[in-house]
Amino acid sequence: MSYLPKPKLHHPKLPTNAIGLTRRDYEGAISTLCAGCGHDSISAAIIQACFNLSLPPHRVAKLSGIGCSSKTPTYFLGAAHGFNSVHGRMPSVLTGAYLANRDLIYLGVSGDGDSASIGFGQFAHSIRRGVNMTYIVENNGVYGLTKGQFSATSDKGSVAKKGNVNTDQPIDLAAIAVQLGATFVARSFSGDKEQLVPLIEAALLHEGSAFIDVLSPCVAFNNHPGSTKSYDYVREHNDALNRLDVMLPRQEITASYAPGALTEVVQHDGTILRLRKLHDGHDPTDRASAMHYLMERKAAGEIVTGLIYVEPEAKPLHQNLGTVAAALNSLGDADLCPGVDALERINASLR
Ligand SMILES: Cc1ncc(C[n+]2csc(CCOP(=O)(O)OP(=O)(O)O)c2C)c(N)n1
Ligand code: SF4
Ligand SMILES: [Mg+2]
Repeated sequence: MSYLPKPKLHHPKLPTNAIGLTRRDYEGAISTLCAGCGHDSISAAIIQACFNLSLPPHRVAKLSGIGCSSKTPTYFLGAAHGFNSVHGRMPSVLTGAYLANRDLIYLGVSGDGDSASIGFGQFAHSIRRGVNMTYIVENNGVYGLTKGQFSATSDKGSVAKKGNVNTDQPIDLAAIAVQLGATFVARSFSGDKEQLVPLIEAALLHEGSAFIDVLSPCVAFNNHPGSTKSYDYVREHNDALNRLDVMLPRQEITASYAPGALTEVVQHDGTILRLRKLHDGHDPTDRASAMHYLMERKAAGEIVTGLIYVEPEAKPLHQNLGTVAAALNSLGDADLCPGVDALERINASLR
């Protein structure tokens, strides 16, 4: 059985959000992943972020590839649109759906095997095109579903459960996303809900390609001494850049944070990202220094988490293509066909 439905009953006094929904309304089926899998914590963070933002679940489209990570959309937002695609192909399916219907909120969920190996090209092109999406990689450094082979994000020298050592250089998907021109790049840890939930909220509000690399230990194949994606390793080497609060435009913006410890970034849609800076000097709007900082901390054996880069005035793909404001799938023949005269003019200009 691939999923179990959850009972619909819930306590009548559960808190509701701005559209009258409870947190339970954002849940999906009961997870069949291993108990303690980091991916389940990410699902819980997605549920919390969507509840906090009062997103109507039916306005969300969740898409994934193949892997334990790609199974997780079944476990959140049961009332959203869902498409479980082929291994590594989530980005192109998501791009197609976004081009046809720009009115949905796109959430792509993938794994390190799904995005850093077979789907590496698809990952790269969806990011560089500025597809308006939140792209989450649940990164455990192994192919969990196929029993723990090293993935392309496994660190050189890390040791598998059976003792073999990885000799290949790892791919840092966050660094690649910065280099590819992603307009929002963050990294977090499945075990740090306080950091992860606001990052997902900010990514969902961002208009453009928002990428989040979430380290997510696999308790079955990658949570032992020698692994660099285990709970203990990540906790010990985590270098948190900043803490994030998302202020929706409808809420009053207060100045209750210590001056000097704060960077405010106004996003395209008017939302404000308030960054509590833990490291003086990291400017999340400077792509080159974000790249440099990632490399520098990596050399020191640290994993940078937090909001690494954001371009507040990002232009998503539809804006770059100059498409009409209406969703393409809502247009009829009269809108789509330019007519015989227009066609003749186009043909004449090409002769
Ligand atoms: C075309 C194709 N090749 C290979 C596979 C086998 N396969 C299934 S899942 C997977 C890797 C999954 O790893 P990852 O994306 O990291 O997900 P995880 O299970 O670790 O969450 C592979 C190689 C497949 N399903 N389809
Ligand atoms: S095999 Fe690993 S990634 Fe898959 S469900 Fe189990 S703990 Fe999670
Ligand atoms: Mg994996």
